[in-house]
Amino acid sequence: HTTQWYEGPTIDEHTLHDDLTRHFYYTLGRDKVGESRLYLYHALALTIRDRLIARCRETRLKNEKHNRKQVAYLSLEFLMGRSLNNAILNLDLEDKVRCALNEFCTALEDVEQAEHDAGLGNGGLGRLAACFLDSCATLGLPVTGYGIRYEYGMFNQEIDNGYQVEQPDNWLREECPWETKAPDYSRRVKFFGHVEVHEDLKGRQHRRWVNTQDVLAVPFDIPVPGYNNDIVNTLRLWKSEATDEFDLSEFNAGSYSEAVAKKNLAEQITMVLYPNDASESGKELRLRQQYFLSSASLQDILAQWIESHGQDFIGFTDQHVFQLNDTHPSIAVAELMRLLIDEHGLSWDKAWSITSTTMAYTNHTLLPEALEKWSVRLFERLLPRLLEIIYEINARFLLQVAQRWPGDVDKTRQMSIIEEGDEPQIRMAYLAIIGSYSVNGVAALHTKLLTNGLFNDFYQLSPQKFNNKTNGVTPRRWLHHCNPALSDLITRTIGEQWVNDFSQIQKLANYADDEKLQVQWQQVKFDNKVKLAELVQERCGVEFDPNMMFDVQVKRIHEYKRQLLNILHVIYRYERIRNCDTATMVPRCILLGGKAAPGYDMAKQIIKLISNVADTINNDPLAKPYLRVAFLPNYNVTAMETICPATELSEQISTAGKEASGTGNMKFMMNGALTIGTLDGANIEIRDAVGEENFFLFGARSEELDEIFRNHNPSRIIEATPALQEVMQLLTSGHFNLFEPGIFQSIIDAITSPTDPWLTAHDFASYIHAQDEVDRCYQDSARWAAMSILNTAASGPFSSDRTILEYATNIWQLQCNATPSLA
Ligand code: DL6
Repeated sequence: HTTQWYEGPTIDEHTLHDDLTRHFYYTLGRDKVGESRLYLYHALALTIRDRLIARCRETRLKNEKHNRKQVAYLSLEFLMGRSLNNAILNLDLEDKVRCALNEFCTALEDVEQAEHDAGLGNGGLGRLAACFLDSCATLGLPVTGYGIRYEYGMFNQEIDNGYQVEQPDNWLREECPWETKAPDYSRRVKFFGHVEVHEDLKGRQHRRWVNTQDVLAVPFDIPVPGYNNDIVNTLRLWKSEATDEFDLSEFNAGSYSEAVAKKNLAEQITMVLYPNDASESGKELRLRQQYFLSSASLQDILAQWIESHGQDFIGFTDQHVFQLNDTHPSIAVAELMRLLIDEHGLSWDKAWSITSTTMAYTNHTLLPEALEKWSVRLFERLLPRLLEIIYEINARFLLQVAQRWPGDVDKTRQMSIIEEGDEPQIRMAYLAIIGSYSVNGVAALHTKLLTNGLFNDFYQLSPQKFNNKTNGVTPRRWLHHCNPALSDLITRTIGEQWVNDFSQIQKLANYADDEKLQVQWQQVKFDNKVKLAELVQERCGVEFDPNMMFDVQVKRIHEYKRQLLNILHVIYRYERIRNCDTATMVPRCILLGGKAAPGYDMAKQIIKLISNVADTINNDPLAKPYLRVAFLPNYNVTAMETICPATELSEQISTAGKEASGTGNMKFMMNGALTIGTLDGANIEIRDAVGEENFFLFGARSEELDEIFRNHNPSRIIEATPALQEVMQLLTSGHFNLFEPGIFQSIIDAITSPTDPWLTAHDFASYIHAQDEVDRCYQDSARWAAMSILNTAASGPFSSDRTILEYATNIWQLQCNATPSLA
């Protein structure tokens, strides 16, 4: 352990330069400098990876030495984005890397462009997992991410004649230089087969899952560096491969091709990320992915335990936690039971005591379509042993329910893991709640709605399980890295402590009225707007003027997020321009972006409407001085790094009670955007933190919804609201679809439907009113600058470091040092 190679290469500009050169010429076999930025990127990534691997090993050894409790963060999604810039920032390598690149006559910025986003996630849930990994490493917490190494990540979105077209994201085509394959830690995962009962010599019955078709889970490790602390954690991603014996019988029978075809079946499991952020109804392959991840990860951890403790599981609970990122990996509850009972010989009671004290579940949504259910029939075929275990968990749980509510048959039916019906279903959220010692929501309102509503029965039974952990985002990527000019300005104003302790950012509030700072602050914003304008020009061909206000809504396209309401406001402005009502109007550039799930027709229609409205307005010379509109194709993590530093108005306009938390809202706030939003998700906490006078509030509140729906009549609202009436008339007249008549009828019907769950018409007037207030504030540029500074200053609580410290102390019971370090 004392050899130089073990400690890893040193970090000085000479060794960096030597390694970069060596990797370029020898590892990659290139010989022409300037040949391609891609090779230089790979060489640089490998150079940095060498340093990360050494630190990763050191981190693991220290954790082992100190016998530290470990957390496994199980998630079907990790939306990592790019890694190079993040590693350079966290290892403080920028100057040295720039020097090392001199010989290659290439700027670091150009090399960075060659990296493909690791888009292994859909949106908020996957990006949250990535922010959490960054914070865990930064806080020195022994947390390993476990996920799937999808061959194809989130699809690339193209816009063709205003319509979304999906293209495969073959992100591994040029290989990922950050990963290292660890085949010696491969695990076998079982599928299909059936269960047999065996009696042992003492007459005890044992169940065996036999005749299974096994798949190999091969790990690929990606290093996760902490900020400036020499700690490197691991993200372990599993790839499915065929087992070696898969083809023996058929091969021997001469069926070579059939045998190879089976190999494809095994490899299909990790082929593609499912691109729905809210529902994925009943797809067998998806369930296979979930079980594959859960089983492989649990086996991995049990194997590590057995290596040092043998088959004695006493003390396991004090050393391990499994955090389930939504219900997607919740089959882990039953799988841990199976592994402990069937593979390691524990009794049911011992296995349950371990499972129910090591599993913790985070819920990320209240939307009914996102609450996962799997048909019992599918389980019976694919995972027969797991079904037995779920039945047993359920039977024992329902006894508890019967004790608590004697004779209440409805309660038993309501709380059963098995939903009765023609096609009985397994309610995965119930399995997760019953099997976990902690259940958390992701913002205060969300947790309140979970405990008062969706999960109220479970809350009544075990209130101590339920807790809130308001989301956060990493200030390293979402301020320090993506907005270096603002970051420097903040350091010049309040000193550099805020970088290590983000709560210090509040000191900025003392300078909100400082004219000099305001001017500098606005200059930084202006420069960032210039950069975003270049991106919009390049991707959309739309000219954004940095002298106008930048108003942005980027996120997945979903009816509840109400991009439609945004575009109705755009049409309203356009109407005012056509009516020469521009005296009080602040000129705006309005940007929207986001992907629609490929099978979600209404969301795709909304993209088409945005594109058409944008085209009409951008081609109308009358509108040019006041309004420009663009839909940015292929919104992803990297695009957000240019978007959020340039945004002045952040649109967080979901129907109240529908957005569990939101995290884009936090990134914008950190970068000094003001929010226009509803009382939904973390918006509520954002508004509380920054003060109501620095937040533009509108719309129905979640507690008013029942009353509103009792006599909801959008047509009457439209009639009574002249501005909305004009907007609807323009929309219905076909003004935005002259050559494609009728294409927006389903949208018009949705807005006017008495059952519109999203309250678009209902909230329109209040939204417009708040938007007018935005204009009024923006006209006073000193006031706006002060409000912007106050938003950044109040963003301290929305650092994922704060969130993770709460998980670590309240759920994981990890020891945390005030100053993160492993020493
Ligand atoms: O918790 C992360 C993120 C929240 O910020 C969003 O509000 C929420 O919509 C999102 N949830 C999902 C739903 N997926 N499922 N199930 O992505 O989680």
